[in-house]
Amino acid sequence: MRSWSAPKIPSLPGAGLPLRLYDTSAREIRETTPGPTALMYVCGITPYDATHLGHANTYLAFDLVNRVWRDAGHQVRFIQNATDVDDPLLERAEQTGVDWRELAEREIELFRSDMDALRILPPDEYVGVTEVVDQVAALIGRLKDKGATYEVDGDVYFSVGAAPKFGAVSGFSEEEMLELFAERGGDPGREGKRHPLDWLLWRAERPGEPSWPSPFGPGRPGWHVECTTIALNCLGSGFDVSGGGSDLIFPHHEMGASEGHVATGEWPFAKAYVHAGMVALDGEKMSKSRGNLVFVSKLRAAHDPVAVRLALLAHHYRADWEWTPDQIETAHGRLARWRSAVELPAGPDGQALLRQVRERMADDLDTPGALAAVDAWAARASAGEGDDPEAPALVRAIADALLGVAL
Ligand code: 5CA
Ligand code: ZN
Repeated sequence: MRSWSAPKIPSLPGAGLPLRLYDTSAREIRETTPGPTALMYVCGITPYDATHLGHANTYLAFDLVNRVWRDAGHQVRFIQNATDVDDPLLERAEQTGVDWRELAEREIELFRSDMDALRILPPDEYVGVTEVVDQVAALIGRLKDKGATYEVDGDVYFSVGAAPKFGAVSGFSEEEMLELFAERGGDPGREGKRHPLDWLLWRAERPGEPSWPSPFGPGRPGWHVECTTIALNCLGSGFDVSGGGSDLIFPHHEMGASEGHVATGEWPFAKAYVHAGMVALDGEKMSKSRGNLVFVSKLRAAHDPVAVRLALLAHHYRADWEWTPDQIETAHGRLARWRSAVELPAGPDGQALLRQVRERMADDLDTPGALAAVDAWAARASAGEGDDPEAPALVRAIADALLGVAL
């Protein structure tokens, strides 16, 4: 599918530091060790409603990963999917009397313009699941050849017993897994399954539902195997970062990792699993199914999108936090202070600020720390401190390249 347009990134003097990130599967902060080209897969939207601030927060986190890697001298190959056929999308289409393809297309287009407005770097390949159904079926065929699958009434399941590394990504107990599996699209209680945690790879055609031909009969892909297929085919196993929000730790990334492992015999599927925290509204996780949403499109119609981005950057990407309207006002204040400071003829040492921001960002994307460093520079510049005539232009470039904030 079409991606969206890439903002130009100014280059900064010298090179940035190696990026350290909290890896869910290692349960600690580790240095990322990409080759000349860093490889990243980020789970995309299920396009049945508009982009909300929770989505934006997640995509912003991986945009920062992208920027910090580039600043450290890497090229970045970044892949994202869109789950453009799945139960919730089909249900919403049915309820609203819209064709499911039209609904997906419309919401994906809105997502593109939201990402563009927030200056999120676009993926090199933006892949709709409906574009790669054959590839998904081929991967399921590989899993079948390994003896890892079985059928229940024509639906194809992955047998958890065939996955020796199952549990390694999340580290969750079986009890926790069962609870989350039931909450997040799984079917632990289905009769005929060999184990409650076995998961669907291929859903046989149901009346009125879209379907594609496959060696297992007409049907459509299960959720996890879509991302495994796209990541494997675009990046190969052992890519640097698999990303998404923390609601994807289990079952999605756990099950995807096992699919990749069993299909290829290689482990790890991704070198690091990185997860952004959940954004809440009125005490509950923002989610399309709950309907407690703040849409990016609404917010950016009323506010400079740069302020929206700054409001998100004020939180550490791993934190769970709650949106309140005062946060956009705080962001406007900060943006105004930064903008007036970079208009000055001189300010405090810009190179020192560059070192600080690079250091904060390389340390598990410490955006609150990076913002505090720019705040301090702007406050001193506005108080007439510092005589570095190159600092204002450099600070403008730092904010743009590393934080994606256009001053
Ligand atoms: N299509 C799948 C991934 S393959 C999916 O989870 N789609 S989604 O539309 O539900 O979510 C898209 C991304 O936003 C995922 O990475 C998800 O983890 C993240 N996300 C969803 N809700 C929130 C939230 N309230 N806060 C932060 N991130 C969220
Ligand atoms: Zn995914």
